[in-house]
Amino acid sequence: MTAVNDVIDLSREGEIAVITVNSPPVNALSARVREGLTEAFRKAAADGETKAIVLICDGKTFIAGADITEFGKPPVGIGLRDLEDVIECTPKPVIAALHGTALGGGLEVALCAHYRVAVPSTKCGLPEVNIGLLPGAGGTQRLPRIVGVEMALDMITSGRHVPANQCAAMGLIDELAPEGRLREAALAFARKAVAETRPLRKVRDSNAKVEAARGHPEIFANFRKANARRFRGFKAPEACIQCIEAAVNLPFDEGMKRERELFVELQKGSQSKAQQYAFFAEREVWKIPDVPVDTPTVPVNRVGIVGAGTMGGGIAMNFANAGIPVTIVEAKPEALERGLSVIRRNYVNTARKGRMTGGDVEKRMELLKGSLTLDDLANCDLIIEAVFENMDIKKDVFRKLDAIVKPGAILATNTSYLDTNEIARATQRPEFVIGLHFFSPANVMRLLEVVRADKTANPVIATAMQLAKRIGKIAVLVGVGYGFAGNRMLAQRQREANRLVLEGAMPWDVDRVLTEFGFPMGPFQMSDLAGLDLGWSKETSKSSTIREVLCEMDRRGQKTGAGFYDYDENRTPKPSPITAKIIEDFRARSGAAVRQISDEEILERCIYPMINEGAKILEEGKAIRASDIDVVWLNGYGWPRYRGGPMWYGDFIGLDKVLARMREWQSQMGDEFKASALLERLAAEHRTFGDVK
Ligand code: T1G
Repeated sequence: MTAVNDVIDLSREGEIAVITVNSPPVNALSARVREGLTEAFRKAAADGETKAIVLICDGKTFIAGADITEFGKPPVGIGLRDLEDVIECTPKPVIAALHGTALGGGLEVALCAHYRVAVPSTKCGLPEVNIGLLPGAGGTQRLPRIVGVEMALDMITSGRHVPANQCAAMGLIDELAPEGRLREAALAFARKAVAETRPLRKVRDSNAKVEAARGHPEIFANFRKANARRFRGFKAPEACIQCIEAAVNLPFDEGMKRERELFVELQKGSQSKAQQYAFFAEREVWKIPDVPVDTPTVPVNRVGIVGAGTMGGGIAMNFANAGIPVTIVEAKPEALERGLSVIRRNYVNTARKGRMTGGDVEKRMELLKGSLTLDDLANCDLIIEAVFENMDIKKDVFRKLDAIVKPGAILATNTSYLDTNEIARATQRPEFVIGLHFFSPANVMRLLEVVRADKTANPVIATAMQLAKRIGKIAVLVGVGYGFAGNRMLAQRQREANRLVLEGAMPWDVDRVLTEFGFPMGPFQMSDLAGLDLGWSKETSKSSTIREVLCEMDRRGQKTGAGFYDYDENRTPKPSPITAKIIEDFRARSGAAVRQISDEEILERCIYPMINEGAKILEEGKAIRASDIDVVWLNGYGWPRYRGGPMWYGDFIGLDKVLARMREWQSQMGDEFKASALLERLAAEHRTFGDVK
């Protein structure tokens, strides 16, 4: 074995050369890897003793893509396409041996080999679209030539990882090797290729599948139509589709040129920068400076949930889905029964969509035990309280739990707003009390705000973060404060949305502006969906807000067929003349000066105060880093991924512009718009939130 460089080795087993990549953590195609591979292939091609070449990787995965950390920097060393040409033109059979996740540039390199062998646990994919790009090293031209145009459209615009057996069925992988014996199988395949003088099969020369799609533009038109909603606002999916159209309509080399043009266009745009930022932000979020990675954790093998309502039931499903037994406690039998049947119904619906089997439903339900007494939680390792959002009720539950559950058990509250320190003080074990703020529907939303109270011990924090990963959540550690991070910023947007309606905008204007910005829906449609009567009571309602008037008229949202909007039988929202009249009467009574409000002002008034609040959260130490706040908004509130997150967007717009608008509004409308000290400082120093470490 000779080291070609620090990340590439070249050895020979008989007449087969073996080129090994060893560049943790994911063997990304850094300049060193590209350089070493080029050298290794040149040496192996020139070695008369070598009859075939195996390309294999050490570590957990075959090459998982280009090195994203190199993006945006001046190119160094040999380009990826040049390396691919060296591989594809090697005058001896090249066999790529795949394991782990062969993704992006990694799969594109494998497509330049003449053959591909993989173990069954391998997954292959071209996920560039998820970071606002497209497969820029020939993936859009080679993949359709193997798997066909429709499958290539699906794989490249979804970025999904395809299991090896499906790849083999599509001809993307030539042979499945026994698990754990990849090297041996790849060597045997290479020897056979030599013995049988198998051709140097180049994917670029295989045109049947792309030619079959030529003259059928409807394939692309139908695909665009079927996915319009999913792609809305994103530039990369459309660019991917155009590349695949080029693969169908142009000769290979011209298709490669078209791919390059579209790749460069995306790379220059802000969307790919925002999405790459999001990619790294979601990996940074797990790093807690004062909770070292080797902090001991509490084993969690049994979970208790107090409350079987919407939240309690959804939370329970997360643990059952991860195979963790759950005891779910309610005070009344009918509430418990209702809670368990809602869970079962959710699973049955999922099974009906083919995403799980009937057997899976039963297995999950067997993990869920109902109970009417807190005593049944005595042996749980973690108990999550999900009762009514009332401090006295929560403190009473914690007091009781503290006396029942075993020493060392963790007590967590799912509160969305309340003071976790006050809840912790109701127990004798404040160091074992933490907040686990799930987002509704709790079994669907990826975000989990982990709320660190003053006395929460490090092992409890480490356990919560580890458990979040185990149940498929993305956890953000936040400090105690009304609404923590997400809801605290949402309150800013909600206040401004309501105020804009009194000043002259209609709810549907505000919703349109925010959905055009990229949110899945605007605040008023959201309110109608959630129900306008959340927290409303008939007894105390006195027509003091538009929302109260709507509720008093029984216009409580989608569920009553009318709220801010009128809804038809398909629940399609329509601007309501009734609501418009209520708003006009309100404006008249309040005497507010009504004016035409531009879309730009609507957007800035809704977003900039959120950015300012995020700055306050940062300077109060209630979030570790600005990108954590963005992870909250990307995963809990539908912030458009191609705009990075509120803090990234503030940097993108320019904090000096945000500050200027906040100051202008403060002088016109009062101190709710007072800029945070951090925003003022960064703007004055021409720095960004990204600079704050
Ligand atoms: N480049 C650089 N670093 C990467 C990386 C990459 N492509 N992928 C992962 N990392 C780092 C990551 O930041 C983390 O670092 C560590 O590896 C472990 O990652 C020309 C242009 C492979 C499925 O988009 O999907 O090829 O935090 O925590 O959960 O057409 O990483 O430890 O310091 O995610 O086991 C296309 C992106 C690139 C794949 C592994 N490829 N990666 O998941 O570990 S663009 C991708 C992933 C491209 C070509 C185009 C996942 C994974 P740290 P991790 P994991």
